[in-house]
Amino acid sequence: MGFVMTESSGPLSQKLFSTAKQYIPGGVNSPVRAFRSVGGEPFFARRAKGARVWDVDGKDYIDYVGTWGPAILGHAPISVIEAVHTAAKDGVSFGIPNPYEVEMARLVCEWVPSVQKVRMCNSGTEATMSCVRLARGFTGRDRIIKFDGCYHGHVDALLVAAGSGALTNGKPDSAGIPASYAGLTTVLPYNDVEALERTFAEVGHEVAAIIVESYPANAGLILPQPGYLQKLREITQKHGALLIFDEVMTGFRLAKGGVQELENITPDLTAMGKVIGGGLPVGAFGGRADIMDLLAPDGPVYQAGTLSGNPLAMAAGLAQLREMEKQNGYARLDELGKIMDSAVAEVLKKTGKEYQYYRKGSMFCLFFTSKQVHNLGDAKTSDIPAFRKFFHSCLKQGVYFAPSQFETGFISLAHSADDLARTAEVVQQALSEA
Ligand code: HOZ
Repeated sequence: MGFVMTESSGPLSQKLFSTAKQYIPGGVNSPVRAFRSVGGEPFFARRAKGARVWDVDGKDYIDYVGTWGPAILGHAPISVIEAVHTAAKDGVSFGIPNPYEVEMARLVCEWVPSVQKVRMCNSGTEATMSCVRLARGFTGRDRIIKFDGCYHGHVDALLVAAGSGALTNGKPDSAGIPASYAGLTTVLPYNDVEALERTFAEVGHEVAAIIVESYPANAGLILPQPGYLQKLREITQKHGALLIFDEVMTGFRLAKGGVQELENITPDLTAMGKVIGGGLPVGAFGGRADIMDLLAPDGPVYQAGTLSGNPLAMAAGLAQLREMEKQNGYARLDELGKIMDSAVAEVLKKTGKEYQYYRKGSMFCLFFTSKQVHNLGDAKTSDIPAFRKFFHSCLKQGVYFAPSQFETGFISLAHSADDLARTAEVVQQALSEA
């Protein structure tokens, strides 16, 4: 039996959400899922397979959120399922060194040459938090430079002018962070070389590190201007600061070696996550051995994690990364991306309106603005009410994009040319309504 969709969910989702809100803040375990930016109520997922997600009311969606990036093969790929099943039969957690961890560390160091040593953790937040602590421990300095709209997880030091959910919910600076703490974080506009040079001229001697999303994707997808990433590398080297690449989203997603491979940049530290866990909770951070060796138990910088290197998570991540290599996945994702490019160009031409569409590999974003987007200020010129209408029209038609203008879409190897063609039809209809 069909049901009358509210703005965004069916009766069982609504019932679940009503119950969830009694026990979980906002009814969600992570804010963007609450649909606050787009209105309506979230649907609840029953299952996901390939390029599709089914909600508890039986409706299916072509999914471009991909659990926010990890599902690069698509959902529930058989290679990952079988690897987890095999590992689980021998135990789900040891808290003891295990062979999976060694294999994962070896693979990461092989795929990402700047990573001479790596430590596993359980989220991107832990990875960036640990990079910041390491940078401060290694340099003996306190100041961190980040860029407005960049989101590096909910780390106290980095929840300043943050992107993703903080930006979506209009509170880029979280409550609960001491001013003395936030005061050690300098926020600069992304792609602004003058601001960078001026800041380093003033406080360069205080700067422990720059942390940057290699391609900012938590304010929508914002790409570096030519030479900008090289400038970050040069100015940090000149002033004895470290360069931390936050590749939690882009790592193992855009190339085996992430953005640093594509842009030929060698950061000092790299934060990783999402794809590396095959959908299970995994973060990782790594880089120069002389920096990483400061970590306990060898060095004075403490970092730990009960579930770090969990055998199931390692097995899932290894299976996913090996499958990507086996399928020549990065080349195939770029082919799918090119199909999307031409479909989008065709659709946007018909609207007669101006949008900004950006894509890199399997990551893409459509900004509802006529202004080219090079930084957060540009992104914030987007027409949010129009995006909101677009989002719900797509959802009703069975296509699920991120419930925020300030997020990025993901294509997986499970998306077919037919899925992309269907999506183009849906987008065309949705834009006509927006
Ligand atoms: N950091 C996630 C997207 N970039 C948000 C996930 C969520 O709130 O569910």
